[in-house]
Amino acid sequence: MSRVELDERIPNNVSLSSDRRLQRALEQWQPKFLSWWNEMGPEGFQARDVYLRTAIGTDARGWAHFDFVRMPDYRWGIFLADPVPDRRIGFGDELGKPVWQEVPGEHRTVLRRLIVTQGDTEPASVEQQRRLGHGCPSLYDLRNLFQVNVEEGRHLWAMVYLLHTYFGRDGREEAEALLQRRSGDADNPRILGAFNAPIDEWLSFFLFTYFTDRDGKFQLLALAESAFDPLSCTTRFMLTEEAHHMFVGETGVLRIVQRTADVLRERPDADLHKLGLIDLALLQRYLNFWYSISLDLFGSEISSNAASYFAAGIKGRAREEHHAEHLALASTLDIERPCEAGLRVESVPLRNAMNEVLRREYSEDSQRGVDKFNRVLEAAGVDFRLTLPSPRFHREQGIYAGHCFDPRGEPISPAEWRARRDEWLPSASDRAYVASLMHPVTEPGKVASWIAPPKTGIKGRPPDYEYVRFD
Ligand code: BYC
Repeated sequence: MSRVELDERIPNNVSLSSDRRLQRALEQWQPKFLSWWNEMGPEGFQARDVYLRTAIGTDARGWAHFDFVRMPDYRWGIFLADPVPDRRIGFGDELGKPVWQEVPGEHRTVLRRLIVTQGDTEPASVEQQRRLGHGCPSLYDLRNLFQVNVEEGRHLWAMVYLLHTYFGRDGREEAEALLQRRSGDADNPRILGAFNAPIDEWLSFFLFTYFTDRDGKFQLLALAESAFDPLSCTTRFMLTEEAHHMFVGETGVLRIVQRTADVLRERPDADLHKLGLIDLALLQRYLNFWYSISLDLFGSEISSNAASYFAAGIKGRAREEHHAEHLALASTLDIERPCEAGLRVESVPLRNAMNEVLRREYSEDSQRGVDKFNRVLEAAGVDFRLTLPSPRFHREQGIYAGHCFDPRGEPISPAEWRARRDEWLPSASDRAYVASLMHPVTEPGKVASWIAPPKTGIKGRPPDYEYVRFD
């Protein structure tokens, strides 16, 4: 097992102190990261003590430490899962050959681009969420928000480590640029669409951590298969932390559904807005939005980029070992393509359909949580059911972009789309209503009116624990 250096300026398990040049380069990036954090991290809470989990190693039995810490003092470190001895490339044209410990020259540009794209999402999400603390539904939720934020910061460190270590001068330049782009900025935005959408209320935060962090899970699973072994080791450990982020999303949405269902059980005709609650049709519109823009994050359904990543061994499928064969040269995937008559099925060579393979697994995984939400509604005797819209609905990337479909995936005219958009996606009045609910609740154990309390606390602490100290 790798040695953990916790007392270094940059905690790590990559023997940073044995490579002085790299250590110095990263130590020069560190104050720039901290000034980005102070400028763009959670607004108004940097001086508070927060009960946070900090990674201190990668041992499955005890990789994290929990304690109160001010966020700027968080010990962001570099932790890679231990390499698998004699690991071999698991897919593509190089199947069975030893994995790479250095970046092959011919794949340098593509690998750097993927690492930069992954890295860019991490600070982007912190920027998107920076004002949320001001409207937190409870101290428990506030702490979870900050936990997610500091860990996205650590994931940025993970990608910056790879850029500095393996990509020389251009890697260092890319690491600087990761701190310069800004979510939603007209001139210098973040790279991927969903990471420029505002998240200024908690309904969007929970749906983002449910749907968009789940894209993170699947992209990390695909990168964990990479022949570039340091990328595989890095992403494998990131997945450990990512699980909590999706837990925050799933339980957040579940608690909103629970609260609304509890009221509807007693009073099916209640005026939910008068009671300051989130009605299910509105929740469905927000779900439609975050699911569809998260589907865009998988890239086009038919992609020559994806085919070449797979051929080269750079990016595989999630859990490649679950697939029967790893060349993917002989099979095809049926994909419905827009055409004059509506839709036609095209059999796409599997390598070109790798983004769609990953997206379909993602959709199945997303459905599991939606089923849980619906079980709560069913138990309360509420007729409404939440659904995932068709993957054709409201797409801005890939083969459905530029075409209009309703949430069931039926082709419609642009005029019908414009007329009915507000039935399907959050309207200006939805946004104003949700914003009106965001009053901060900061008394330990108290929870906002629109969400049920959490069932359990964090790391054995009770739900009414003072997770963020205000004194
Ligand atoms: N927005 O063949 P195509 C996470 C671009 S989330 C804007 O369709 P490809 C997290 C694409 O870059 C996970 N542009 O797609 C979650 C390309 O541009 P160029 C993040 C987009 O290349 C929550 C062009 O369209 N990780 O970790 O097969 C909180 C045509 O490309 C978008 C990764 O994404 C979009 N949505 O795949 C915090 C993994 N989609 O080259 C963190 C690394 C596509 O023509 N990235 N484009 O200029 C990748 O694997 C790939 O870049 C993508 C795209 C899957 C994103």
